[in-house]
Amino acid sequence: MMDAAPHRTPTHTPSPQPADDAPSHSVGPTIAGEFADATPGLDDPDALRDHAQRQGYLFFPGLLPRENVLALRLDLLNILNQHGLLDPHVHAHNPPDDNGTINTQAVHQLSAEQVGYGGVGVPKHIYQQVQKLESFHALAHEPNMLRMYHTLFGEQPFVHPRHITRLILPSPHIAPTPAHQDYIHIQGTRETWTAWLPIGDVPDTMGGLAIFPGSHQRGIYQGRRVAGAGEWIVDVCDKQPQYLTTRYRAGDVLTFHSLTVHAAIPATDKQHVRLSCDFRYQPESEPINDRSFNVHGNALTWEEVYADWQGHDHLKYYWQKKQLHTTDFDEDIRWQKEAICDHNT
Ligand SMILES: O=C(O)CCC(=O)C(=O)O
Repeated sequence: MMDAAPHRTPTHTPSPQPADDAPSHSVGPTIAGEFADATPGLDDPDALRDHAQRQGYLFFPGLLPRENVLALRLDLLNILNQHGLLDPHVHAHNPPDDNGTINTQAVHQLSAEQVGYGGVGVPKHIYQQVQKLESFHALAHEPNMLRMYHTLFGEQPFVHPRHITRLILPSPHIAPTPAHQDYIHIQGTRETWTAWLPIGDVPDTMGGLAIFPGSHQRGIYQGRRVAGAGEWIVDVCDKQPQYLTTRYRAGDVLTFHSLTVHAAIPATDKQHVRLSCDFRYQPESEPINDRSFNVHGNALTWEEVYADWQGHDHLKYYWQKKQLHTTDFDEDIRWQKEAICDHNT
């Protein structure tokens, strides 16, 4: 039932032509259709888990209160504006409706190293300000999100503290997110799920995330290091893998298994910043890698993150009060190919 229920007009994303010197993955994934709407599964846990197990992803349009997502968006835009990266006229006239129009000259002055920092799209000093936002950390604990993962896992979900925001500026130095699996970076249990949230509306032109459904079932694919968020590209064996995506709106939640292959659609819009968050969740009884307790990219200490918070005391160091089974990080996991492609067949 869920497989056959597209929720919006099918997306036919044109594949942009790569520049001569662009990395090969800048062509982007081939889009075959729209995500199924998983919302009915919230009242039918067996159907929800069945879809999750077969497809490796779930998509919930409007799961989160749009106003909470837009409040974070405004905090992020204010930071970018402080650093002169937004068009000052658009931002000053009506900040809440700011569509993220960039100051092209300022963005183009950022070096490859600055926009390449941690795959987040902005230099470290800007990302440190982002990591300090209370609205950002609180969004990962939204009740609708926790209820959804409780239904999916059939037990108490654990929210990884290491949250990511990406502020993908249309800089010529930013490569689109290549096709990769999150597991090599997260480790711990394979039953960790990423939540990808557009922080604002993300039409096709702004380069949303696309999923290769069912790709989590073959284990760890062979891959190699490349530029872009995830910093890794996998060979999924299929000649032309068929991806799904949608025209995202603020409040939507896409979630996917740690082995599900995903990639960003290359953005054709060169005027606006694309804002998104990556949060991770797992069943609380499963093992967790201890790096997941760090601030993302070790950009700050937790004390620095919490320094200006006005509330949310229950979200500070919450993982330290739990009995969790931790594992060490294994640098070699990325080389443990379980899906070996035979391209001669
Ligand atoms: O937002 C993106 O483009 C990348 C997100 C991603 O790949 C991830 O969450 O693992």
